[in-house]
Amino acid sequence: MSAQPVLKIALSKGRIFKESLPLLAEAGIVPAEDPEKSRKLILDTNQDDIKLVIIRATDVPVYVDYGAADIGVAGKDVLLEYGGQGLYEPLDLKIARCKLVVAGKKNMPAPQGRLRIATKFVNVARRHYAEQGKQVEIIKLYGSMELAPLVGLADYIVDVMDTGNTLKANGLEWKEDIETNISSRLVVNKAAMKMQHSRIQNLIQQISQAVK
Ligand code: PRT
Ligand code: MG
Repeated sequence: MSAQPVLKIALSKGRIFKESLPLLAEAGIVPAEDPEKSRKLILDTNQDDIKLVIIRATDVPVYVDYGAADIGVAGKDVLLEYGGQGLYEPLDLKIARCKLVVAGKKNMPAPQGRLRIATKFVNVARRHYAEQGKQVEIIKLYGSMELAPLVGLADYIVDVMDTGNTLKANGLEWKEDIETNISSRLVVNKAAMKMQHSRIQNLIQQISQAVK
């Protein structure tokens, strides 16, 4: 019997990896190493023909879109920002839940003139304010968005929020929801879905049982 091709699953370290572990286990997939301890970017699993590719959360849709990974787990926030046509999104994993929100300084007066918005979600932010018919200037950041309003870089930030503790600790507050149902989604490369249909469908089926 010839071996089937290796199936590559893209995951980011941190909360997505941790919360995906029990779901993968339910599908019989157990990583051979802990990515927090290993320097390896491709991890073996207990199955010879399944490997985990460990990358930044924002890079997951890119790898899956281009077929460098067959499957991935990515936050809906990241998927909304990425757009992209090359991926299926067959399953809500209901992990790493949060909201995409607008936040700003507590008790701030309404800013005058064109709003400045700091965010790593530039496409999401542009779309949100376009729908409101507001002219905004968007400032792309790569992290620590909460700092921007405090030092006068921006009037507001667009970011994901869970407990709101980080906003509070920085004298910021929730202002507006953009998307309240953010959770991690299973994404699948379209060509891989065709070429390895029954194998991937099986995996989706097992993981969806675990989600329930
Ligand atoms: O950290 P890195 O820059 O590599 O990437 P990342 O921040 O995108 O990855 P990671 O692992 O932090 O988040 C992965 C995914 O988890 C995100 O894409 C979201 O879909 C989801 N998620 C769920 C969250 C949160 N909850 C969350 N709270 N992502 C980020 N946060 C941040 C939040 O912005 C705040 O700064 O965590 C901080 C704590 O949040 P509070 O509101 O509980 O204080
Ligand atoms: Mg992070």
